[in-house]
Amino acid sequence: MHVTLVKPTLGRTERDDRFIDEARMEPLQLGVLAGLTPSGVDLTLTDDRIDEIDYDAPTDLVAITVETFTARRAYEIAAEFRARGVPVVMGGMHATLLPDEAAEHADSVCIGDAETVWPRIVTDAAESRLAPRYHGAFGVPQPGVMPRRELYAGKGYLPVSLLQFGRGCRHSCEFCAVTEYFGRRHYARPVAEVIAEIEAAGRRDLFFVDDNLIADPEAARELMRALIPLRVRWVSQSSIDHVRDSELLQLFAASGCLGNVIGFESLEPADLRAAHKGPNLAASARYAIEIATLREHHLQTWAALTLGYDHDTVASIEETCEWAIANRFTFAAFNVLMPYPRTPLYARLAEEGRLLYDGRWWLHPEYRFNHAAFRPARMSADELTKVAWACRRRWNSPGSILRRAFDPATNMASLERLAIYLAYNPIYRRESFKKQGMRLGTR
Ligand code: B12
Ligand code: SF4
Repeated sequence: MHVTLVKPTLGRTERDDRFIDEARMEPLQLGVLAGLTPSGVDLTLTDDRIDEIDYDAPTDLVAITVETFTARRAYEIAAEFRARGVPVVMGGMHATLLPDEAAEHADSVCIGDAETVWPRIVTDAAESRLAPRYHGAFGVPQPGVMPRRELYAGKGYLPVSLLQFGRGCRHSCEFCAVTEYFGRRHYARPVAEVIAEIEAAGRRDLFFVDDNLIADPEAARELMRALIPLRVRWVSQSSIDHVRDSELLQLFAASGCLGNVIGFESLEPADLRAAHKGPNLAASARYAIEIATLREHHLQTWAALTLGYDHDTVASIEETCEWAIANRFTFAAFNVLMPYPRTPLYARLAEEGRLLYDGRWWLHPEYRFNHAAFRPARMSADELTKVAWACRRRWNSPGSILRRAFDPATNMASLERLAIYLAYNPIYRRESFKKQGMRLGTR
């Protein structure tokens, strides 16, 4: 029995037939699927962001992980394998949220987490009796299972190990797919398993890809206390309320945290209220106190900003960009607000008749990466696309990179931090420029 695990790329650029992602990170879900695979099964990990897919290589089952942005490419890949008689199973965020759509392109769809069903899927495929649907229980990540990281060798991933402490989040932001997937539940792994995984991975630089690392603050504290003796450097994603918990903040700094992705989203309280962005509602004006506190602890910040809420104008978005540069964040993402399927935002915009691209932008041949897919309230979709792109260009300009570097509290707090800042900012700059306006899928 041979199984091929596939991570699709986003699509194609003006220059290249297939987007090769220079800033690619290890595909943790495929490492986990490999770890869950019964022994005696041969595995190939094919990452379409770097590998040329060999559709003719003999294999008995192809397993594709699907996000909304990679759905179009995932369906193209599936069609090639199925045309050669190879069964395809799909899973992941998008396949779980829209199983009927995925089922049009696959022999089988896994809804939910793989942990409880993947061994059965492989056995059923080996016995040629793959069911059309499998329902995986949502729960604690990979109990007793290590991701098979040796499969990542030679693929040129960034030298950072991805791992998960917990999954899910207790908040319910209007635009977020995670709440739809996990239903406001949070599941954390036993700390001892996480520590054993870190020791086995043998790397000092870690990215906890939790949806919200502090969703359960007590569990997060326990994790961080256990990280202190390991002397690792790590980053994660945390909602802004962690900044108001001084014990938690001290543990972040003491356990080697360089910083967090923080969803600031917007500077306009009315938009935060409309988006049900709970953790941000108690924040100070323009997050001034929270940012000062993060700086006191020398934490670097990756600011996630979402552009196109109902109070946004071209001018307010430009001002948000200036605010981010003035705060000298380490990284920032200027994301256009996206109606992801099955989110409350999607339902609201559909009801208000504001969705573009027939409501299924992820499959629409005219849709382009980073373009607005709905009609904003106070500008046109085209204006939103253009101002978001202007923010990305401004943020990634050499002047902005230099200006942000000069911050003794964060990016210059140590040589090591400055080295990371200077190594990654140019990579993200190049990748942002390449991805802008890319076609989803390759045809
Ligand atoms: C880490 C991460 C990233 C990393 C990428 C890491 C990498 N390896 O390349 C970075 C920061 C680069 C990133 C970028 C983006 N991301 Co991202 N990311 C995540 C995050 C936080 C964790 C993903 C992960 O590794 N989870 C750990 C694994 C083990 O869990 P899993 O993927 O859920 O897989 C489990 C199950 O789903 C299932 N499963 C998954 N695949 C398959 C396949 C089969 C066959 C089977 C049987 C089961 C199965 O089994 C697994 C184990 O239980 C998720 C949030 C989330 N909860 O998914 C967002 C998330 C996937 N990202 C999201 C987005 C929007 C993006 C961006 C588009 C943002 C942007 N505007 O640029 C980009 C582009 C992504 C791309 N494809 O290029 C959205 C996607 C929404 C959607 N509807 O698809 C998510 C869900 C975040 C959110 N809050 O909504 N991301
Ligand atoms: S806090 Fe973050 S992970 Fe939680 S629901 Fe909101 S956007 Fe999603």
